Amino acid sequence: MNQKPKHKIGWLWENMKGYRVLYAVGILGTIVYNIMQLTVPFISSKIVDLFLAGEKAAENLSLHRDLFYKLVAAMVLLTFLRTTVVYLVCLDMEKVSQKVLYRIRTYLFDKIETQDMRFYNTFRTGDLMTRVTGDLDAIRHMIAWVLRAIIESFSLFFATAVYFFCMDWLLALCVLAIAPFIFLIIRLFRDKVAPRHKQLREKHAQMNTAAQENISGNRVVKAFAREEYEIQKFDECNKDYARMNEKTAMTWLTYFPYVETFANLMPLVLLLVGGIFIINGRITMGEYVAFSGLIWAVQQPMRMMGNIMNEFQRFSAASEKVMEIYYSEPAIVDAPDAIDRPERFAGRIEFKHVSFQYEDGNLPVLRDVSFVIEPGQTVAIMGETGCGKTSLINMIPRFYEPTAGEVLVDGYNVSKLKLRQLRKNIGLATQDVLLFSDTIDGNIAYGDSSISQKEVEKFAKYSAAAAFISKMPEGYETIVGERGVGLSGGQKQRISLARALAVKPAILILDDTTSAVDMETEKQIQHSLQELDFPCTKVIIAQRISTTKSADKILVIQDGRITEAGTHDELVAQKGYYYNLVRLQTGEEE
Ligand code: DUT
Ligand code: MG
Repeated sequence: MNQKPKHKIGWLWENMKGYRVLYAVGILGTIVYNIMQLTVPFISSKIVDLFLAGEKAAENLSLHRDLFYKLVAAMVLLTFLRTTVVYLVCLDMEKVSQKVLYRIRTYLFDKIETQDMRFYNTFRTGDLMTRVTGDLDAIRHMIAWVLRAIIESFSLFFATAVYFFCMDWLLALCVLAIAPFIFLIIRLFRDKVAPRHKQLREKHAQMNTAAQENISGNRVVKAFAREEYEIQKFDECNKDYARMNEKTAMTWLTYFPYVETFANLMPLVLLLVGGIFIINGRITMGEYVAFSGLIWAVQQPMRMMGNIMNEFQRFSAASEKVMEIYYSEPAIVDAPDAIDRPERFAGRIEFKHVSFQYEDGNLPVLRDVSFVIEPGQTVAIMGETGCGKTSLINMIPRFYEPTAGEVLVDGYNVSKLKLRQLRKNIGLATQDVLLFSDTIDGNIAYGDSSISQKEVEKFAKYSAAAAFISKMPEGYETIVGERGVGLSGGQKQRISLARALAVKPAILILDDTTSAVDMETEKQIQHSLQELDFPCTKVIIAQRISTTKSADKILVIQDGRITEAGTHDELVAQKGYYYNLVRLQTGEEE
């Protein structure tokens, strides 16, 4: 797919597709207006030589007064023209930078959206947020300002150098002999500041992560009255970042005096050598004026270089992070020979000798798990906490892939099905419920926004949510906040169940979805799940016997293996884990 370019600038150029001409025009404009800068001193040197300082100055002024006016007018006109070009160049580059920024951001968000679980386990939200905000801004700044400043500095410097050489090569050489020393200092500065920008960027991400985790975890913070502690912790991050910022800024200050000293030597050399040359008659007074009028044009780029280098390194550190996401590929994608199955799935699930282990885990979570669920069946999965129930069901929509063995849906290995088609057929209510900041209606219809209000209400009824929704101030139009603030745990679970049902899935997976719901409500839900008006295979993870009792099959997982499988009655007769659970929950155990 995307070939990784070797260099960041190459990558930037890659992303400028469509705007490259516009950008090149901007660069050309930059060169033009810098050369135009030199015309004013050129004309003024002519004015000095002809009308002010030359031997025939007075004579010229009376004879060629119109030329004098013309030269002055040309100076004014060129200044005006130059300002216009600068304005247009800024406009052009700003436009390109915004377009490219938009493009990269869209691409990056797409990338992040289509990543697999492993990606989300690896990158922290705050860090990702930094990449799509601060880091991208450094890239925009690179396009809009840094590159232009580089071109500006170089073109100004070289154009002036050429002009100097044309006037008098020896004087030019004397003045410009200082430049290599400055270049050397800038190089040393770069070596020092580059790692600092990397660290600075890291500190920025750390601070953002701290802020983000604190804001989303504010209820835990409050519950444990740890505000002081968290404020202090954030303050540390903030201090760290500020310190690093200061340190990075200070780096330039160490090198700045040397650059400044060398840069200031230039006019000194000019005064000394130029003075001697005038006395010798090697250069005219006008030429000297042109030299001294332009000396800033070689000094300025030197002075700018520190700033440019700083910004360039900021870009460098940021683009590294952005490119990491830009070129990351999810491991779980459609197989090239994926089977096209646009029709509704039957909903048969089979696990064949499935073993599973997390990449960062050191123990296998599941070992040699095999079972079959026929279309329309209800299967309950039980086992103590941490035994691997969630891990098991996560392999059905292919969130994770088994380390060994096969997971089949409708007889096809899930890795051979198109992810979209597979997942469209699965309705999943996850263990941690997350509702979007949207209306209840919007949340329920999340998976299929085409369903009617009536249907939304029907699914709310199925999940025993209709009653409490109708009591809410604006009913289905009530906005539930981020993470569904304002709803109880059980209420959120029921909306999440309605959301899973609303896609009328061929396979419904409920991960402990009724754990926070009272027994009576749960019974209602159980009942309606049996009465669904579409065919559906149900995989239900639950802890309560009341939930699992009526299942066609109950699977008990212990130590990563299925140790018991069968109906309620069969398992009770086996007198194993399930039997003990029954006794525990019905209070039969002494
Ligand atoms: N685990 C990981 N990485 C993860 C998720 C889980 O290493 O990203 C481990 C923790 C646990 C095992 O895998 O030891 C199984 O976790 P799972 O979430 O599948 O357990 P569960 O049966 O769903 O537990 P619970 O009933 O608490 O939901
Ligand atoms: Mg779980």
